[in-house]
Amino acid sequence: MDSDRPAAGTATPGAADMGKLLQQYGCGPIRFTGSGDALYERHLMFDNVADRAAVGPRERYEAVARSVRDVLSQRWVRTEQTYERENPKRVYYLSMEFLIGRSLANNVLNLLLDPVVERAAVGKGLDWLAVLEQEPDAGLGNGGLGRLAACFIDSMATMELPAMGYGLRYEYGIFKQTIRDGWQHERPDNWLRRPDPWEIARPDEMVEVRLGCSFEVRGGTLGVVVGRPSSLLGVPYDRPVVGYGGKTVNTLRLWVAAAPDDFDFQAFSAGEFVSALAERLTAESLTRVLYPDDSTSMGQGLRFVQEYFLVACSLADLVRRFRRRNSGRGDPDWSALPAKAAIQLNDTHPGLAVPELMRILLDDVRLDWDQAWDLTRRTLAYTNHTLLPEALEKWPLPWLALLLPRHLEIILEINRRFLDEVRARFPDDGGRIGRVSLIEEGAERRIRMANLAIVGSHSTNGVAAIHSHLLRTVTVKDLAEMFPERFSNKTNGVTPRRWLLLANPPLARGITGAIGDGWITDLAELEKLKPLADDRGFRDTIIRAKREAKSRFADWLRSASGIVVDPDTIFDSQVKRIHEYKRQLLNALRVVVLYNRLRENPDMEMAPRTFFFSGKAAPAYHLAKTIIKFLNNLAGTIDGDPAVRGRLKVVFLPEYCVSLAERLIPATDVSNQISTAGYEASGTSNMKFMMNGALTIGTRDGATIEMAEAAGEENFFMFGLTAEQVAGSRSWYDPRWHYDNEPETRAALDLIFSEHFSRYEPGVFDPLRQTLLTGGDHYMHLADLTAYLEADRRLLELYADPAGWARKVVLNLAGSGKFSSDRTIAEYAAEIWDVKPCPVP
Ligand code: 26V
Repeated sequence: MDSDRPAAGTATPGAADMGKLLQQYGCGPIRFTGSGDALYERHLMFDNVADRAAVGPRERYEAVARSVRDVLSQRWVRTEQTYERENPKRVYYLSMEFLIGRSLANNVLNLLLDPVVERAAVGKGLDWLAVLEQEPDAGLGNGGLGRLAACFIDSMATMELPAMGYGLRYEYGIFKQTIRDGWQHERPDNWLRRPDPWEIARPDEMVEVRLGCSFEVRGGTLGVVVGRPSSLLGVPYDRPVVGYGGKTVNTLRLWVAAAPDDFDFQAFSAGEFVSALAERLTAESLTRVLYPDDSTSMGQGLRFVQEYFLVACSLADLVRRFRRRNSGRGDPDWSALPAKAAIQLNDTHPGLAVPELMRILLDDVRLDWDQAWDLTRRTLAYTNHTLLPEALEKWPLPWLALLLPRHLEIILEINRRFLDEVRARFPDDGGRIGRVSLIEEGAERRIRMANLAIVGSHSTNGVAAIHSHLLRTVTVKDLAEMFPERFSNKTNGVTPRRWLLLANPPLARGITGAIGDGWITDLAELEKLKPLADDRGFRDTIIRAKREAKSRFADWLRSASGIVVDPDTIFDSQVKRIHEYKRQLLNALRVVVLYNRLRENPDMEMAPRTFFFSGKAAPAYHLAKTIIKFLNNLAGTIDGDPAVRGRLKVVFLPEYCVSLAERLIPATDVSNQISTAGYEASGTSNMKFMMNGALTIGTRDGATIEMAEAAGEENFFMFGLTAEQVAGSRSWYDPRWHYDNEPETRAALDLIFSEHFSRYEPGVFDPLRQTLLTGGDHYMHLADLTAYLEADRRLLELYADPAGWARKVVLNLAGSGKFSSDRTIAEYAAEIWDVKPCPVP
């Protein structure tokens, strides 16, 4: 971290001494001597009960983190006290995923303590970067959806909104990816092996979750006991969410499943140790692991129970809070629920909140149906994150019958009433009933979770303009026609604290030097950079900052993995989950074409380039794993070919995660956002690249469309079919035509099929021929390849003009203000939640 980062407007910690700062956070007069040093020394010594000379780097990290936690604790308590006192309307963000990454540097930064902590670290001879490296990533998510949730809670705390995140405390996060012989292998991510200094267990706030069946071991296998209800316990673990400036510290509450203590002692003493413990083991397995598949909702019973567990724990907790705060002497006024709680569902994963809230209001509170339904709908809101049919959740009815019979009854009643309404409004439209029904009929009847979430809430939003449009006009057209007022768009954003201020100190300094530091909490201020696109001095500052970020990355890569990359080449990146629709293969084809050109024409002039790929494949997604294998073989073959040495390099970076993104994105010159138009709901790394001074080469998809609008289309490298063209040409599209008529396309495919990249593994890439050519190329790679190469040519042409390049970089930076998650959250707050800031005095 950089100690010369300009201080934020809200405080000037650069000048303050530690004691004063601690006082500011309410720590001064408490127990400790008032010095950060003392906190650290105390933790180092007493937490480990060890000779301070003998403790290792991990213990040092824990001691630093605990000291920082001490500093924020009183603010954290005071935040909750303020909410209790003021009783404002609160936001509850329910998500199966929070992809948080590391917390230490981020918390230090948001507390404005970084200059102080760094100085203290230097004073103690602590290697600050090494301390930061000790923290594992909290990888409690798969990708975009989980990282969005993490950016949102940062923004809500920064904007002083009374908000809480609810999720699950998975013991194992997203798997660790290793690459062997080019293939992905998965290892478990045991991120909680060591005590996590950021979490506080709150066993006193445990809740009970009831299920309609029990589990039992019979003859050595685990069986379900139908009709014998059982229950689980949910234990909350809280994590602080520090708003920028450190005034508000909100809570992320993650649930762990536990078994009730009343296990069958009779069976136990009769020697049936295993069966007596079976229920306990089942219960405690529930929150063991994050599901690593973000593209199919294929029947996973455990996932279904995980989703219900999140919903049941979180609603029990927030309803308990509502009761406590809103009851005078008698019962609370339940009609006030929507005025006190806004519950946002991050995709349909917590969609069982609809029948669960109904169940609470009907069975526990004993309201009548109409009142319960009105309150449920006005309290809940739903965000859709994908149009891929295979990712839309549909749970088999028999599962509900077994585990949640009362919820099934409620869903069927919701559906009965809803379909009556449909029949009344569209008496001559029989087909509509089948399309909008909450139940998909067929051999196995299933609950359509998206339909349930739309019918059972007051708001449905997509995550970028084009996505919201397609949602409304294609995916759930009939429902949107029935409830047009419920649908809206909320284009995604990312937090500029983590993704610019923290990840890219040289660039952040350059920006602050020019326009001050107001951008940190109001990213629209980057607009002020626009006129500076023509200021040579400023352009040079930005290009120097980019160069510094690139060499930092190259240094780190060499020391971490031994891979050598040249920061004077163009850094061109595509980092995201590996998926056919994201088209890593299209990028690979571009590289093969460039490689062919150089092989054929070694004297050709071409700026030297380094292509980075990074991303995980779902463990059961075989084609995605073959794509990873191909990228690795491509890298190996090109590395071994002296004809292109120093001119072309491909690197596949294993184990893509938040921390790796924080390193690579600042160092990138060219961002690839090349999904088949109409398939990427929004994308969020696209925004991170843009605010880090990369230029984008991309298709007209997701939020990339809005980014080009904001920067000016002339400053973007857009190419390829539009979503309409994709939809319109599906029926007659033939990849073979491109193979037969485009020499470079043909040569690239022929080189792949000639086993040039698989000399010792003949046939490994046969599945690629199938997906790209003989199988019809569903994602239309070949249709866009020529346009991609043409856009790439324009990009290289610009690169040859350093001033012109720098000018566009500045204009992109200046246009990236819209993509702060603060803007997104401001829109949710005003248009969906109706919540206001509740400042902590
Ligand atoms: C689906 C499933 C199915 C069951 C197993 C676990 C699981 C986990 C996640 C998902 C949904 C994936 C949807 C998703 O991640 N969408 C992404 O959301 C981003 C934030 O809005 C957006 O930027 C990406 O374009 C979109 O693909």
